[in-house]
Amino acid sequence: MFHPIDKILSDEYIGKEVWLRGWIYRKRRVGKLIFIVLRDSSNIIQCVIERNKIGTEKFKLLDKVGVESSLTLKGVVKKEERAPTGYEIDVSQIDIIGPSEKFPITKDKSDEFLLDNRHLWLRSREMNSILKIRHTVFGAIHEFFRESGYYEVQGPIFVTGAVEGGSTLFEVPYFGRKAYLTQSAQFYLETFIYSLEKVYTIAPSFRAEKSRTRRHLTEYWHAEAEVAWYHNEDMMHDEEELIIYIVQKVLEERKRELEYLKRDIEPLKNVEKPFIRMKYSKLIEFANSNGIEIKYGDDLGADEETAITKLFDKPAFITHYPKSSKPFYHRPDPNNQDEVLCHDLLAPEGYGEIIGGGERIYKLDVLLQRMQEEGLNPEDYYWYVDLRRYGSVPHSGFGLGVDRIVWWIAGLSHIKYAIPYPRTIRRTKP
Ligand code: NSS
Repeated sequence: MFHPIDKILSDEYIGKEVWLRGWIYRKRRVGKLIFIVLRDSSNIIQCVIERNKIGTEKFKLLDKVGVESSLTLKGVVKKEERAPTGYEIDVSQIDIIGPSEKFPITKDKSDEFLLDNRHLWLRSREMNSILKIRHTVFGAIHEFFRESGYYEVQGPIFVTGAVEGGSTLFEVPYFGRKAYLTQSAQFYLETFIYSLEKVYTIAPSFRAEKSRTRRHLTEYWHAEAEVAWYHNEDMMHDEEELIIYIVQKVLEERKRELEYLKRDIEPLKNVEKPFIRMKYSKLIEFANSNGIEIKYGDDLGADEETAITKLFDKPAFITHYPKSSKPFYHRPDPNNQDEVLCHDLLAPEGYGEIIGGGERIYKLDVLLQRMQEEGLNPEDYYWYVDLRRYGSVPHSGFGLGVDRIVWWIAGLSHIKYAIPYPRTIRRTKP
């Protein structure tokens, strides 16, 4: 019986009577008329309420209630060039379902205020657009993996060891023992490949990131994959297809939302094969020759990442990092033992790293040696080490920061706008 607003914004509906339901987005009274802009999940439409048509009693009530009140109404669709979405409803019946107190969010509220009131700010057209893009991104990831023969699996969230180094582990009390919140499902995904060969998961990861940047959350959504028999190049091939698939899906399904966010879509249209491929050593030269100071062996800091990727017009795979700059599990390059067969994928336009991945050490002795070099106790990782004892195979995998890809595709200034309830050093509410 009720129509989504978006559906009736069409000449087909002119002169037709429709029922709508939603929330008051804007309201203004002009004498015996009240103009309401009504919003629902799909769009907004102007509605005109005449005192004579709905009765004095209701008119007074409507005049009093605040924006964000919920209501249902019936009326006839008219074309109206001056209305925000080109059509208007001439209302004949209206019922207030949930009146709203004075809504705390008004124009020109500070960023901090909007973050404290995210539970209400989610209703804004800006967040509505971001959430829809996010929905499309998550859907596209699932579709891509499932259509490419990957099985979806789930790892645990409470774990007992680090994947990406101890410094960003969140420790939690666990019945008198210590546990941590997972940084990455990678090691568990590696166990699944001996059963399913190609696997993926989308789950939260946690990092006690002390750095305050535009790209770090303490809790983020991580899409990870692991594939038996894949080498570094094979993995990059699938990632390239995945990223193109996601970007295309958003361009197809979310044109209007990108437009609302004023995202320039030209750079997104350029996300095509082949992506840039550059060894880490070349990247250092490239950065230095462009006046960006960074030494061989250094990790890219947030500022360097921004500066370098502003110079790219496409996503760029950076491969062959120095062994010393990456966690122990990366497979050293047989042609140069000081480098590992890994890759990061950097998004252009200053966004930076969205994927980290690579080939894993699959030989037992090599793994044990690397763990010893890094001062790790193999007993803490006994099950991970075990995988190298029973029919080990070359394999590769990667992790994609889903909030980061939403941040980039939607063209947002900070990652905290890409996730409904951001968790950062300073924020754990609402
Ligand atoms: O640390 S990563 O680079 N790599 C891993 O965790 C691997 N164990 C993944 C794997 O091979 N299965 O993180 C992967 C991605 C990274 O490129 C970012 O896009 C994202 O995860 N990431 C983050 N997003 C938001 N906030 C924070 N703090 C964050 N850290 C990583």
